[in-house]
Amino acid sequence: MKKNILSAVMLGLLCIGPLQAQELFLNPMPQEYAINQDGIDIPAQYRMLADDNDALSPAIGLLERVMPGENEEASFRVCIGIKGDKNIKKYARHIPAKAEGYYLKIDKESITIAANDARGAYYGVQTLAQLLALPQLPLIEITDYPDIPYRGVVEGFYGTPWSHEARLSQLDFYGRNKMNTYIYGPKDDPYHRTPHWRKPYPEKEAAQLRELVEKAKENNVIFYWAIHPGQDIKWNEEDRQNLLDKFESMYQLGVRGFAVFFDDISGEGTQADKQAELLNYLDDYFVKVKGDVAPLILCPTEYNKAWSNVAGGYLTTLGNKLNAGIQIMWTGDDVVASIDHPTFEFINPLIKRKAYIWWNYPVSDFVQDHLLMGAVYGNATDIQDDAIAFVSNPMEHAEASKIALYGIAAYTWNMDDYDPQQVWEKAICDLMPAHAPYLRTFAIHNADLGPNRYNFRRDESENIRPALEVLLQSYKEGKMPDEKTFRQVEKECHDICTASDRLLTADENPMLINEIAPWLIRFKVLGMFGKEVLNVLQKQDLGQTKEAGEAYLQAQAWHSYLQWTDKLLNQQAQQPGAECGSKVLLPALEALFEVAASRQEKIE
Ligand code: 14T
Repeated sequence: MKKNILSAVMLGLLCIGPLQAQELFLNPMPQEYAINQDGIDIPAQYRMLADDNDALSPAIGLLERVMPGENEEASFRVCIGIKGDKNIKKYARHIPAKAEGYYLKIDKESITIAANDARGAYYGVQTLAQLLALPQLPLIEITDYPDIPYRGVVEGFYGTPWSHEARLSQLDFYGRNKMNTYIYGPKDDPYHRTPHWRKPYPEKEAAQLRELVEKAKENNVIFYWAIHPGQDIKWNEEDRQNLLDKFESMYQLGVRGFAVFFDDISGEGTQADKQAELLNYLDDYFVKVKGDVAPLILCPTEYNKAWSNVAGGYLTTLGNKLNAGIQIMWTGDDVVASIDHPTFEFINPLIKRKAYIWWNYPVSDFVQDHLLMGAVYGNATDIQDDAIAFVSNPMEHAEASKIALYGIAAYTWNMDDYDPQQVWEKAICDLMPAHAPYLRTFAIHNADLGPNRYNFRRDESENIRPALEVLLQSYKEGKMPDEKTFRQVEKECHDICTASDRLLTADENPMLINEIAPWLIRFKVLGMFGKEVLNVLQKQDLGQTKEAGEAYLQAQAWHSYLQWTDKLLNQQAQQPGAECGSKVLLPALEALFEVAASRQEKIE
């Protein structure tokens, strides 16, 4: 429930005049907060008060990084602790009794972070870090905890796996946005799947994985390593030992979370009773023996409703046989689907536990010519108690995926207060603060998947759709267009060109620009095409025959540039090309081009 009570009384402060709600945005938004209009300057020096508690060290490490100036003599105090610690004893009753929950208070003399557990303390500091970025530190009281216990990402797509550099950046991003889960399972890593799942990683890959595990720990993210043995597994003692050995080698690299994926396979490997026996074995003889490993995760072969055959008993067998602690993944009613309460009414009784949602968005391995950079919307906001976890399968473009992941972090932490559009705007600022308006223009027209076998579509170009429709309608009816509408479309085309120019030459987030470069080039050509089509129409309207003819030649040229970009950019095997604005903008501009062409025929 949203309770951002604006109360001077609660903060024990006397305020003169009416209180005004301060614009406060944090990602994710806290469950409850009370903010005062006053703020304080960030204290240059402070005295740290914390028990000698090992569990606090990631939180304190972060605190020292985001707030320099620790000094024994300082009068301003920063007090941090976990339930049971002496230092925060008098705040114990404020700590929410929820995993990863924390209480944060800032007053004129002190900052207090009192948390339920280690990760809660860390998240308290992450919230403080976001507040420290404001011009002044607000006087505030926050009570916060996540809606969904496990939140994050499953790198589970087909295609080029993320680079090591991209993964390092992702893990920092998860820490900042309070996501606690990263599952490593790229389909095209040969040591994750057939042919090499039985073998340990070569030295270089092993060293990088070790480094990722370290980075995850620093960000309080659980690093899960997934294995995908189902295509050629033999249900015998030897392969059972192979799995145990591989897990042990990953454990030696520091991995403390494991998953076994049986998706997209056929044959022997698909048997529910064999899968359950194997998972129970790994649970009994590995997870429970180690004692410091997170609960096992299973991705079943029937991982969505459309592909499941209840009468066949696959899911029922898993539900009955799998040890209670083992978590079971589910993508919803289809491979790609929106998640809602009925999703769980179907699956939870079958598997006899809360489903672990593997959300296939913004993954684009089945629509590789598209970028999915729109808002995260469509999932129900009443599923807090239905899901044990909610992780996103992203695009092979790691940086570009952050727009969606920022939204997923917000949604999974606090569903009631989730505002898809607002969070999308903030995600863009977070990704490219100095170029946000340009990235925004780009993302508006790069959101939909195009026609696909799951019929999963996204809004795209909604800002200009009404104007395009009106403009096209009047030209089709042979009427003069409304001047304002015409200018609006013209400006959009102009903005598209500028956005491409600025982004391609930006000295900000080069990893992102590198990922989206083919689409940026396509976007510029699309903008130029649009501008020139409008130019033809305008010259025709004015009866300037010669100018219209020249403009028409230009528009034709831009149209063939568009066709060439299709043949030259992003030539992947499955869906070659780089589509931009394919849902609304491109079809509208092509329709306008046709009008212009037929009018041109009549003139010439
Ligand atoms: F395990 C799953 F939950 C899952 O979604 N598996 C794959 C996943 O790796 C992939 O990224 C995703 C989106 O394409 O869908 C699954 O892969 C498929 C789905 C199909 F319907 C592969 C082939 C299909 F025909």
